[in-house]
This record gives sequence, structure tokens and C-alpha cells, in this order.
Amino acid sequence: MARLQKSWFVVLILLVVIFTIGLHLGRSKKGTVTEPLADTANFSESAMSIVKERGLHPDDITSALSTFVPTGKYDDHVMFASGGHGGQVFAIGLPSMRLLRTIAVFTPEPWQGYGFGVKESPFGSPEGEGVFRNGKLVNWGDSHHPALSETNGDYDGEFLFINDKANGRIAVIDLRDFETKQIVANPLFGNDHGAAVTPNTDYVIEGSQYATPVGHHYAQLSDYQEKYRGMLTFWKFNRAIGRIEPKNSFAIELPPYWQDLVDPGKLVSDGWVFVNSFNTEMATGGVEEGNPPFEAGVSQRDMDYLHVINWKKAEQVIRNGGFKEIEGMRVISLETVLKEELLYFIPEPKSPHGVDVSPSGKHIVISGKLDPHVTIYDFNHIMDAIAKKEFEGQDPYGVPVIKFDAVKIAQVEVGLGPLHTQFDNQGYAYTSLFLESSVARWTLGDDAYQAPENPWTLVGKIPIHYNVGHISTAAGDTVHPDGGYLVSLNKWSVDRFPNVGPLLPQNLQLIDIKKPGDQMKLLYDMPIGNGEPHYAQIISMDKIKAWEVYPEVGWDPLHQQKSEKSTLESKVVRTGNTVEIFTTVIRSHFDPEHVQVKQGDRVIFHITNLERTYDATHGFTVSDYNVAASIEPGETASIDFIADKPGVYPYYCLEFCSALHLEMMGYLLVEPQEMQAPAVGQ
Ligand code: K7E
Ligand code: CUA
Repeated sequence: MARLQKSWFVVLILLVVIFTIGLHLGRSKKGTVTEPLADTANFSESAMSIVKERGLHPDDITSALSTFVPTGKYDDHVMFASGGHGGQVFAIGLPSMRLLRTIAVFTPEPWQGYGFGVKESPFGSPEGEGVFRNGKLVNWGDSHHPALSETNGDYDGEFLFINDKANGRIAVIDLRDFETKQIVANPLFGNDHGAAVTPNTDYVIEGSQYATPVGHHYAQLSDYQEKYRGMLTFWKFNRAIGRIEPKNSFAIELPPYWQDLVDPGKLVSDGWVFVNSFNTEMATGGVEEGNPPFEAGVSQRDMDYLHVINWKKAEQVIRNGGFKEIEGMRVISLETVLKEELLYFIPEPKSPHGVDVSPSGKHIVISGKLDPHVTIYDFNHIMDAIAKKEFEGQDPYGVPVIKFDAVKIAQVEVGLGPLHTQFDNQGYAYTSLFLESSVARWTLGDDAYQAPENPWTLVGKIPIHYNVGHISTAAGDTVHPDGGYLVSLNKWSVDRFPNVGPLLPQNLQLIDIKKPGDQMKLLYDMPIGNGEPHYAQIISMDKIKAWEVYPEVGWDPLHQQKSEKSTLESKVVRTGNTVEIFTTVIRSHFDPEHVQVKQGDRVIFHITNLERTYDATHGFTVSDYNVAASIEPGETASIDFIADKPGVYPYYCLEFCSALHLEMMGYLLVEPQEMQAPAVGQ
């Protein structure tokens, strides 16, 4: 006991010394930094008393020192985590694991003035046609797979894309202002799952999940094999305007298996995309009719099919007119897919879920939830097998099935319930183990920078808490992973946090992966009391070039250009029954402060924030009209509603922007119909 205490004390002193040196070296010009303690002996004494008082373990101290970011200093990475069925994206700083920003995407969010009457958002403009499904407003989503834009296979920090599994949609977020600019809805299918970008962001690829008749049509389940289909959509992204262009997009028809995750090739495998699938049984469920339930029906076969798709060639087929148009989308039929040799299958064991291409592009790693191995395929072997037609047969639709043994180069026994794989800069791969609640680290064959004896070896595991889904490493799906951090995105948190009732937070755990071998270390638990994080992307902060304020006063953030409705001086313009109020805001008043309209008028406030000061955001709302805006420095926001109820409605600023913020208000007077004088001549 005494010896343990002594060695603990030595560790502590060492850490204190390192910490003190660190403070000297790392002093930031920004913000205030406390003076490093000159007297380390005194410091260690006071630190020791905290350690004792709080009952901390030596490990806790290294974790705390590894993640603590002092006031005025910045996190070095940011993680964009999906918000699951909350429909949002979270930007979280690493290593501190502090939530920096919620980005409203599929679900309205009033703090950002998103979805509450502001026209400069997908919820307020024709660009948001994807917020409608069957003519109905769908104002939530199930966000799963965020994908950062890439240039030559590396994150470029310009855009973020994310899918909505529930409603088959893709959103575009501009990282200059961290705001959603576009939502597109897939015209061919209702549920999606895989979403990823090609290495130069030419396309955002969206895969369907549950097969349905194409184009939201009707067909009996007894016609499943004939009339239901899977689809892979290639949404063309125009970087210059920051928009997906549905007209230049296309889709590939697939058999009615349930296509799952999507990962495009890179470097050697650029031009190809890998998609796994399950339910190649084509089970159609129906427990109530005495059929096996889906969970049994879809996992009868030992192998499902990894889809290997030549998208560059598909693009060529589209250019040559080899498509039919369905619901406005150019679709390559399964028949053409076969004729043009765009699609091959490779058997993949068992209940596959994750598919991940290694940084070199040479290896494709898949995991089957019911197989304790990850299976690794070699891209060059796949190309050889295709050239030599090493097929074991065809699926019922005539798709050639490549011989498993011809292309599988390794299997690593990692543990129970493997799901998703990520990569680092030391030649390791990491696989989440759902059933075991741990993360396995293994060496990545000839991608490894230091090749061990057996190039494919499990080297360590770390338990997590609990039920990990995805994991994310820094730049972990690019051609140059950063290494250093791994975040485990856990579904359950069970006993990690104080009881807040039966709906528990999810747990995001930060793991230090800097040290080699079996030396991964859990650093931090971040509860997130919000929709389920599925996947995340972690990027170095150096690559994010976000604006501090909008480039010009009068900026339209949706189109990233000067707004036609901006103004430097207030004015009210009435055209028939439409009243446009060109409003300016600056600390601490609106101009105008009185707005008089008639019951039934259409009222449009065009509000320009004249501020050029970093962080001088104002808000705007009018009582009872369900409107909320956030007007960041330089922004012009337009809010449009019908003043259908007479009365006096205060409008006020929502952000506590100055000492006189409470005074920052105005009155909207809606004159009742009966008081309105009849027009002259009547
Ligand atoms: Cu595994 Cu939607 Cu990527 Cu969740 S998915 S975990
Ligand atoms: Cu502007 Cu409060």
C-alpha cells in the first residue's frame, strides 16, 4: 500500500513538472493564461489534496491532463457527430469533448433561427424542396453518416454532408458558417443508409436501405423479387455554388437486397465504390402470418454480398445516354448495369454491417455482426479476379459473384459483434465490437508503416461503456489519417452518469491511441442527451476556415452573397397587401421600433445586422407568430408571415447582446379589420 502510494506520488510529481513545462511552452496569446506555478512543491501539495479529496486514481490525473483545455486555449480537432433521430449534427472539440455547436439540419432549431420563418434556410426557400415529402413538411430526420468534403482523398474543411435514414435525404452544410444550405430528397426511395463522398467530392453517394418499389410506388410483398429494388444514388455536387445538382445526378438500380454502408475507393481504388448488403435472402417478414420474423429471415445465409461498383464507368454510361428517367432522376437499369459490367458481388460473412476502405485504397475491410472476424479483401486481387472471370456463379439477377478465396487476403479474429473500422497513422486499424463492448486494434497488413511479423494481427483491445456503434479516428477515413484520437460512439451509458430517468444519455468516449501496441487509454466520457450519434468525422481545426463575421453587411447566408433585401437604413414599403419592413439592428435597437399594419397583411421583416464585431449576434421574434431568427454580424434575414390576428405584438431581440438588451424591442401593431377605413371611392 505504502509502495503504491509512493509510486503514485512520483507519477504525480512527474506530471506536475510536465504540466508546468507545458504551460510555459504553450502560452497562448489569446485569452488569459494563469501564471505557471513557480513552486512545484507547493503545487503538488495542493494538487495532492484535491486528488485525495476527490478520491482520484493516478490514471484519472493523466486523463484529466490529456483532455483539459485551459480557458483561452483551443481544441486542436473538431468532431462532427450525427445527431441520430434528433436530426442534427454536433460539432465537438477534441480533446476536451466540449460541445461547440449544434448544427440544425433536418429538425428546426430556434436558437439558430432555423425553421421558424426565416427564408434564408432550406426550410424557407425553394432550395429546401427536400424538406417536403409527398407534399408534406417533414421537419425531423434520422441523421446517420456525416461525410466531410474531400480533395484528393483528404478532408478540405469546406463542406459537410449528412443523410437522413428515415426519409431518404441528404443535407449540405457549408463550413464557412456551419449552416445547412440544402436538403435534397431522393425521388426513388424512402429510406437510405450509406452516405459518403468520392475523393474529390464529385458525388455524394446515397444508398437505399430497405428495398421498395422504385419511385415510391405500390407493389405487393408477394412481388418482392420482381418489383422491389435497391438503389445507389450519385448526387452531383457543384463545389463552386455549394449545391447538389439533382439534374446532373444519377442512380444505379440494384437487386432488392438491403444495401447498407457505402465507402468509395481511393488512390488505387478510386473510381469504384463498395457497398455491403444484407437480406440477400430477400425475406419479406410477416411474423403475424407465421413467417419467420425479419431478424431470423434476413440472417439465414452465411454470406451476403459486398457490392463492387465501377462508378467512373457508370458516369460514362450516363454520358452515353444509357439511362431511363424515373421521377426526374437518371437511372441505369439493372439490365444495363449487367450489360455494361458495372457491378460485381463478393461473398461477405455474416450479417455484414461495416465496410471501410483503408487509407491506401488497397484494402477493403468488412465486418459481419455474427462473425468474430473482420475480413479483408485486396483491391488488386478484385481487379485480377474480374479480368480473369474468377466467378463462383451469379446471383438470381445475373450479377457475377467473385470467388471469395480469390480476393480475401486475410481475416483477423477481433471479437464478438464487429461493426465499423477506422484507421490511424501508425498502420493500425480499429474495429468496434458491439457485443463485447470494446474496440479492437489490429495491424493493417502491408498498409502498416512498421510491418509486424504477421501483417494482420490483433494487438489490443479496450473496453468501452457500452454498446459501441461506430468509432471515429481523426481523419480516419481519408488517405492520411491523423492518428492520436479515437472516439467511441456508444449507444448505452447505463451506469456512467447520474440517473436522469429512464431515457439515458448516449456516451461518447475519447480514447488515446498515440502509444503503440496494447496501450490504448480511455480518457473521457461525454454524455450527450440528444439523438443517437451514429457516425462522426474528426478533422484538424487548421483545416476549418470559418468566417468570424459575414463578409459584407447585408449577407444572404443561404446563397452566400449579398442579399437584395439588405439595407443600411430602415424603410417600410407597402405593395398592395404586402408590407416589407427593411429593418436594421445594432446594439441596442431595432429601426423601426413601430410597425403598423392591417389585419390580413403579409408582413415581411428584412432584418440586417449592421454589426461588424465578432460575436455581436442579435435575435428576433414576434410574439405569437411562431417566428425566430438569429441574425449574425453582417447577416440579412427575412421573416415572412400573415398578420392574421389583430393586436399589439412586441418584437424583441433574443440574444442578451448588451446592457440595454432588454430595451431592444419594438411594437408590431396589427389594426383590426373593422377599424380599417374603406378605400377611397367605395
Ligand atoms: Cu452502424 Cu447507421 Cu452507420 Cu448506426 S449505422 S451504428
Ligand atoms: Cu440585440 Cu439583444
